[in-house]
Amino acid sequence: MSYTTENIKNISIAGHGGTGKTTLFERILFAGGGITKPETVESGKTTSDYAAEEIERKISIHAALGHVILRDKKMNFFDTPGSSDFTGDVILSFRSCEFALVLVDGRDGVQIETIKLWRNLEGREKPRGVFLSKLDDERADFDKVLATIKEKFKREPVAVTFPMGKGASYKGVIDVLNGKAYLVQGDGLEKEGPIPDEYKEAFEAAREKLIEAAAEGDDTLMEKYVDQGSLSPEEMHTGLIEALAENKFVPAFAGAALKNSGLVPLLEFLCDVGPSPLTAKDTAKAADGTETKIPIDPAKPFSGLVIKTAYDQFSGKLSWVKVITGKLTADSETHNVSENKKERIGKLYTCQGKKLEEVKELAAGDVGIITKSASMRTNDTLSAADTGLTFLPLRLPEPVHSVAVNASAKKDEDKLGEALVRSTEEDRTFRYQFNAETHETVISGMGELQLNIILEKIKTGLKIDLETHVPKVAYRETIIKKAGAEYTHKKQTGGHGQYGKVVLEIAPLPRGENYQFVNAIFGGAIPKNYIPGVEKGIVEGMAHGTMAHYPVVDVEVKIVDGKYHPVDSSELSFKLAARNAFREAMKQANPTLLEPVMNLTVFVEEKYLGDVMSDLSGKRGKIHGQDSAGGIAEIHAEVPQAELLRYSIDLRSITSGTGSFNVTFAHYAPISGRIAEDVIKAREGFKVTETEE
Ligand SMILES: Nc1nc2c(ncn2[C@@H]2O[C@H](COP(=O)(O)OP(=O)(O)OP(=O)(O)O)[C@@H](O)[C@H]2O)c(=O)[nH]1
Ligand SMILES: [Mg+2]
Repeated sequence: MSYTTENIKNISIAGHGGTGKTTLFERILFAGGGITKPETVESGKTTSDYAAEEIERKISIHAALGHVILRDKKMNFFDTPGSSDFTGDVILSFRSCEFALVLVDGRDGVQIETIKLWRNLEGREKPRGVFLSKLDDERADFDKVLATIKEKFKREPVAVTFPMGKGASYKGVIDVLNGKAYLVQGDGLEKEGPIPDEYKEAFEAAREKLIEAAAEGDDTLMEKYVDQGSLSPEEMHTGLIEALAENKFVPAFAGAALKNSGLVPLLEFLCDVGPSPLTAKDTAKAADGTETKIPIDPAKPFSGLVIKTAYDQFSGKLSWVKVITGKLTADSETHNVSENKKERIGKLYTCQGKKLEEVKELAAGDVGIITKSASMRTNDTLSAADTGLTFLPLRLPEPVHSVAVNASAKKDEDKLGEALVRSTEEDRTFRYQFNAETHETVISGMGELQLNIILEKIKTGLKIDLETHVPKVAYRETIIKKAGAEYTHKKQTGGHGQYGKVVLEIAPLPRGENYQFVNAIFGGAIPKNYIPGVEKGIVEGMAHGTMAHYPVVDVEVKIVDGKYHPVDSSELSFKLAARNAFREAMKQANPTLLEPVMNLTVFVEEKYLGDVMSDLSGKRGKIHGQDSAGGIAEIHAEVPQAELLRYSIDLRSITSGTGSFNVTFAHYAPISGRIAEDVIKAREGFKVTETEE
C-alpha cells in the first residue's frame, strides 16, 4: 500500500543519551500496531538498536527507521543516538523530518545534548516538541522540568498531555487536547477513560493554555477567542496545526514509555496536528551556486536525496532516500545528478528497524530504502529529469577528535584503506585522510567512542591488527622581520656548467596571507625565461623551513637582482640559487614556529566548571567567554591544537563522561621557548627529499 504526501508524517526522536528514545520508539511501534511484543534495551532485542555494537553496549549508535499506521496515515519515526559521537545520524533525521520530538529526562531535565540539539533545530526553524520521559520514577518532576526548558530555551512548552502522579503512584497521563485520561495497564497498552475528578481543575487550566496556543496560530481564531473566550474542538485543531507548522508552538508531552504510557495521545496528536511534508521545503543548488527552495510536492517530477548509506549482512548495501518531489517507483530508471549517471532503481522498501518491507512506490515526503545500488552515496541527488539542481548536503559538524592509524602488517594497508573509505560512506562525520606532510593516515570524527567502534569493526571484519597513535600537529614556520640574501649557484662539470645568481628580500605578511612573489628585476639581470625557475626554487624553499622543516607561510619574497651566464645558466641553476638564497634570508629574518590554535566550545555541568577551567589554563587556553543557565555552563576558549589531541578523553575523565565540546580551526600563532624547542627536537632526523645540485 502506498501513502500520499498529505498522509505522511516524519518524526525524529532525539535527545540526550539515555533519555529513553529507543524505549519510546519501541513502545510507539507497539502502540501503533507495528510490532506485537515490545522489547527492552536490556534484552538487546529492540527494533531500533539491532546492530551488534548497539546490542553489546546497550546504546544507540545508528539512526533507525520505523513506522506506524493510524487512520490511514503513515508516520515514520527515526530513533536517533544520544551520544554526541553519533551526531551525524541525528542530523540526517532532522533533515528528513518535519517534526522533532526532543526527549527530556523527567528527572534530570535539560542536559548538554538537549541544548546542542535544540540549537540545531533552531538553526533549521524546525517545528519541535518535548517529551518528558520516565515520569514513573520517584524523582521525576514534570512542572519543574518544563520550567527549566522555558528558562533555558526562552520558549514555553504547552502541555498536550500531563502526568497523573509519579513514582509508585504514577497512574498515566491526561490528554488535554481530547479531554481524556490514559491509564497504565500493567504490561499492556494504556487504556482510555474519563478524567478523574482530582485532575479536572488541572485539566481546565491546561486546556486554557492549549486554546491560547491554538488561537495564536491564526488571526481569525485569535479574534474569536478574544470575543468569545473559547474555541470549538475543530477550531483548536486548526489553530494548533497552523501554529505548529509555523513553529510558533512547542507542544509538551508526558509519559513513561517503559509502562506503555503517554503513547496513544502522543500518536493521536502527531496524526492530527503533526506537520505534513506539504508544509516543508528543501534547498537545492544550481551549478552556478544559486540556491532555490524546493517545496515537497507530489505534482512535480521525481527528485530525492540519499540521506544515509548502510551495509546489512543479508540485504547488502542500503540507501535511505527522502523523496522531495514526485514519486519514486520500484523497477524504474532515474538520474543520479551528483554522480552524473543513470541510476537503475530495483526494489524499494520501507522498514521496521532492520526488517525490510517491500513497496511499489514512495510518494513525495516519504522516506524509504533502495537496495543494491553500487554507485549511490549519501548526499546524492536523484532526479527524473537532469535539472542540474542538487540538494544541499547534510550540514554536519566539524570533527573534534583525530587518531593516526596504520595496519600492523604492511600488506594489510590496502585493505585498511578500502575499509576506511567504506566507513566514511556509512558515517559522514567520519573522515579519513593521508597527510602527506606528516606521512600519517589520520581518521577524524565526533569522539573517541565513534572512532573506536569503527576501528573495532574493521579489525574484526577483516581480521587484521591495527596500530593507533596521537596524530602529529601540522606546525608552520614564518619570519618576524625583513631580511635579504644572495646566493650564487655555480658548478663546472665537464661540458656545460651551471650558473645563476639570485638576490632577494623577504618580509613578513599578515597571518593567513601565505605567500607573495614580487619580481623587481630591472634591466634583465635575470632574463624573463628564468623567472619561473626562480619562483620554483622559492616554493621549494618554503616547503621546508630552516627551523624544523615545516612549511613556511606568510612571507613576501621580492627578487631584486641577479646575474646570469649566456651559456651556463638554466632554469635548474636559478631554481637552486633561489632556494638557497631564500633559506639564507630566512635565517636572518628571525624565523619562528607557528602552531594551529582552535576555537573550542565546551559544555559542562556547572559542578565541573572549576576543574574544566583549570585544565584549560594548563593547556595554554585563553578563555573568551562563559555563560551558565539551568545548571549547564558553556565555555568559549582558544586553545592550541597540540593540547587538544586527547581532549575527548581528558574532558570525559574530568566530567565523568558528561561533558561535550565543539572545535574549529581558528588561526596559527607563534610559539617560542620550551614549547618551540620541543617541537624542533621532535623533528630531528626528519628527511627532506629535494632536487639535488
Ligand atoms: N523508569 C523508566 N525507565 C525508562 C523509561 N524509558 C526508558 N527507561 C530506561 O532508560 C534506559 C535508557 O533507555 P534507552 O531507551 O536506551 O534510552 P536512549 O535515549 O535510547 O539511549 P541512547 O540511545 O543511548 O541515547 C534504559 O535502561 C531504559 O529501560 C521509562 O519510561 N521509565
Ligand atoms: Mg537509543
